Amino acid sequence: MKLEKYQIESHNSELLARHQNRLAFVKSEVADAEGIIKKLADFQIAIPSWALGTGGTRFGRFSSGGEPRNIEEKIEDIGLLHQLNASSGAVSLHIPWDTVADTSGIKTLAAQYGLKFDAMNSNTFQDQPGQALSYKFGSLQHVDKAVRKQAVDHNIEVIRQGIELGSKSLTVWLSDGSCFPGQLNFRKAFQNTLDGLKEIYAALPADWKIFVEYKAFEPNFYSTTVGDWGQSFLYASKLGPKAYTLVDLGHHLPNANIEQIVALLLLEEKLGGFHFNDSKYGDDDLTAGSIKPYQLFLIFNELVEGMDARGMDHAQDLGWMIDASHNVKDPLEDLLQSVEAIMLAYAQALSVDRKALQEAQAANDVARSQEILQQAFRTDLRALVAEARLRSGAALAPLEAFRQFKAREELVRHRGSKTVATGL
Ligand code: PSV
Ligand code: MN
Repeated sequence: MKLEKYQIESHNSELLARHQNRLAFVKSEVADAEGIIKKLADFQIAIPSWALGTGGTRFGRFSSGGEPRNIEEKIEDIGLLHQLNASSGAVSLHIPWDTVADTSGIKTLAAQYGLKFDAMNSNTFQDQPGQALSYKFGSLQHVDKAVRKQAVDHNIEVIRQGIELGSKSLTVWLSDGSCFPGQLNFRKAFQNTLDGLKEIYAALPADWKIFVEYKAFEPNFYSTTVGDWGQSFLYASKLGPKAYTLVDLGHHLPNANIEQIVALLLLEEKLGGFHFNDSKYGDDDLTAGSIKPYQLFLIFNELVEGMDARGMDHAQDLGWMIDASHNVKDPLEDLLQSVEAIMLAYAQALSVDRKALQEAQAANDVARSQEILQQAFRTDLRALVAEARLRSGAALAPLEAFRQFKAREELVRHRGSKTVATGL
């Protein structure tokens, strides 16, 4: 579904007067509002191909209608999101779910929507129909060399597909680990995994990055072979300069200080990218910013501070992706909400009075330091995010516009009410 320019313009004209009042207020409150708007307009968050349909749990899945049935329709859906918010200009593919027969056709389609191909994701956590060997007991860690080779070859194939599409990075998430004490020799599992990652690393083009994603538990519940940021950092350090750690917000043990992890990875030049989502208990894959918005802000606060300290380009130098699942909400509405929450947290972090914070920290003024951060968090900056969208030709209120244009109804009309997108 493609929106006409006049539709967005008429949506915006209805909201404009109210928006301008809000913007004027924010500009009176925040220093360098124009600089923040510019950075927001440049910032893009990749949409995962696997989050466009209804997700499920192991207890069930309640599909809604109009889900994309193939890669072309997934790209159309992300194109729609990008038309609405001008901040979703990239897609992250998962192979083999999204293996593309006609690469150049897909590239052309994506370009028509102004979309780039972000990180490619490999999948050695499921067995595919017709696959020779099983990943039941792991992939790169496996005791059988033939299974390890199959997993390495798959990753190299994902790189090959990514090169054709114009992607520049590979994300490897391994479900490898063990469910019971004694099942695994930890040292051998680590060494096998490292050896496999080295072979994959050797197949990376010069301008590519590899992201090693960690996760504390699930599907293995006793040990995970890339279980935390320390283990990921160890692999990435041993692999070399093209290897980085990927932080998925849902992959930590409860109450982990993710903002501190981010700060240290940036310091060590090993932070590669993000999978944004939110959670209450584990890897809940909920809408970004829906449960712990202050944590999301604190993470962005470290990101902005750390990237600026290194002179990094906020929009280009790290991989920004959503990795969420939607059990009860319309997937596209949920993604619009996630992008909005991420942009808002970024805007809040950009508005922190850095100089005042440094002075307060240097003086051990704890109360003042806290006040400075909370001032940024508690100032309503939504008008800055909306203004960045307006200037990019997108909608002032993307979720309202999605409903106003009856986008889901239109998708159901075209695709049917019983469609199931690939993914988990
Ligand atoms: C694993 O839980 C994960 O976060 C990895 O990024 C996967 O690739 C993704 O979810 C989709 O299953
Ligand atoms: Mn993830």
